[in-house]
Amino acid sequence: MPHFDAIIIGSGFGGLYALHHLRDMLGLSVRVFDSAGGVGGTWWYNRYPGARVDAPSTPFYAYTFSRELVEGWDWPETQASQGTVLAYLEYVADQLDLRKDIQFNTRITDARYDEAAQGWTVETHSGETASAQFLICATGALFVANRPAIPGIDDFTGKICHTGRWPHEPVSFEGKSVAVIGTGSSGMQAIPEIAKTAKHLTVFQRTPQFALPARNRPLPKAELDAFRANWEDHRGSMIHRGGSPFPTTKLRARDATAEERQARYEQMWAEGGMQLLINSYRGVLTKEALNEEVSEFVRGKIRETVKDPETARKLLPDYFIGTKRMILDNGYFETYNRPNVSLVDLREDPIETFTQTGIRTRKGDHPVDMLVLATGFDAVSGSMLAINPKGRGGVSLKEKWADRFETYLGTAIADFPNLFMVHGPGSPGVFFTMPLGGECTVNWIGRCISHLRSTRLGAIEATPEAETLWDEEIQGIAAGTLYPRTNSWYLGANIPGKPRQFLGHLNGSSYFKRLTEVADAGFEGFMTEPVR
Ligand code: NA7
Repeated sequence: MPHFDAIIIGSGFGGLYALHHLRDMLGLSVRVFDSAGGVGGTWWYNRYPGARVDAPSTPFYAYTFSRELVEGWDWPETQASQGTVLAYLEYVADQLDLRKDIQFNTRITDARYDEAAQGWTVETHSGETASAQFLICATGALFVANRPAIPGIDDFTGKICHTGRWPHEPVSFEGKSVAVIGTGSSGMQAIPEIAKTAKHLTVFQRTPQFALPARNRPLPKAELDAFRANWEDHRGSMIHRGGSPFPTTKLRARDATAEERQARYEQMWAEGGMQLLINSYRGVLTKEALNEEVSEFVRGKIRETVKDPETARKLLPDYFIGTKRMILDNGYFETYNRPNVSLVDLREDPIETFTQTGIRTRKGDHPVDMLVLATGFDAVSGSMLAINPKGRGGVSLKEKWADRFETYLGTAIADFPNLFMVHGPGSPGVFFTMPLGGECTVNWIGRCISHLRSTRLGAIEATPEAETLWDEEIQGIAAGTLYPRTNSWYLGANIPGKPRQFLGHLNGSSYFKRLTEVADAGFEGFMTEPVR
């Protein structure tokens, strides 16, 4: 059985950087396993039409650790497409010569901690095994596709595609009656593209969602070069400002009149991206009355855009804006003005069953040739539970996380020594710019490994007390906001039976400061063992 210093699961943003850092900066022997056929992680799988980074991204949704990589890649648009991000990650893999240490098309089906050996043994779907002292799970926050158990779905004879597992061969909607279930980021991105060629598109909506205009545009070279010239400053600002390089507003809504506030919302709307949410006034995600005013402003935009008042009514969201993932829109609401698009509100007209040739709702039959499931993911915890590692005493992660996703710092788990997660439950994950968050987390994991090696320690593991305090801290931060008042995948609410618990640290900047403090204090909250 081959043995390595570290095994990494996943070759998306987090895994690729972990391979580079541990192999090239720390000199460890490393093997990466990935079930995909190439690098890219979520960007390898999510290749549905219209897929883009769901934040005003470039040049910030990218690695920041290497000036050569920053200089060497020209981002063509402000909101990068899936194809561009995937090409970028392939470029990074080439530049850093990463592929030679990645075993693709290899799914890890089991991972067991060996207490005597102070290390992990993994098993692949084909029965191969490999061992390592450290197991780094860069398995992705949005990996395990949520396929709802809708009655009769297996009887449906048409093609079914999940946005999170999109086929690699071209998918044509030409002349077809297409159904889309789900109107989160993936659905909202795919729907305008599918509508362009489908004979008819029926959208089945459970929860109407807010979206802000993406205002995607070509990124002029001069603008990109200006960012590059100040790259280190931008990186520092991003770490200290919650993942964005730009300061957020200090304006208070109470200092403005109602007319002034509306004018400011219009200005932020015109600027696009997340501006309305983060830069109109302070506290949109914490103050109920302010949030309701901003929410109503956006509802007004939906009413203005969608010509049929009945369709517009069904599309009006009724939760606090921003408390489900904020979606950036590239023509979603306008799509409902097309004659070939119709909307079914599942709250008024629920699905009763699939038939062989369509979907039967309470009010009638909808003929369907092809079904697109844009129904999201078992987010954050799902990819770890799919591997279901067995820690000390053979206890499985499924047992450990049966009622609560307990972690320390979102990266370590009590009873699972020498295992580290990138973007695990309790980390900033999707609430921070993920490539940079991944870099900072991996750097910390590298520091931890170096600490063990230099002090001749064989194993490190979070204490249960540290986990309990961490959970309290995460939930406390979330409780100070409006997030917990909305059913969302941030709380596991999209998966039937999933424990309800806020899954992310909402203040990435203080989190990364905290990681440094924990390390500076000799890895506070951890227990260690000498090399056996
Ligand atoms: P999301 O954001 O979880 O959206 C999934 C959508 O599917 C959402 O509208 C759900 O409605 C809907 N859904 C889920 N299950 C069902 C069932 N059983 N019936 C009807 N509708 C259902 O996933 P995305 O892939 O769009 O985006 C995930 C993240 O990827 C995104 O936030 C970005 O960070 C990138 P619900 O709102 O739960 O009522």
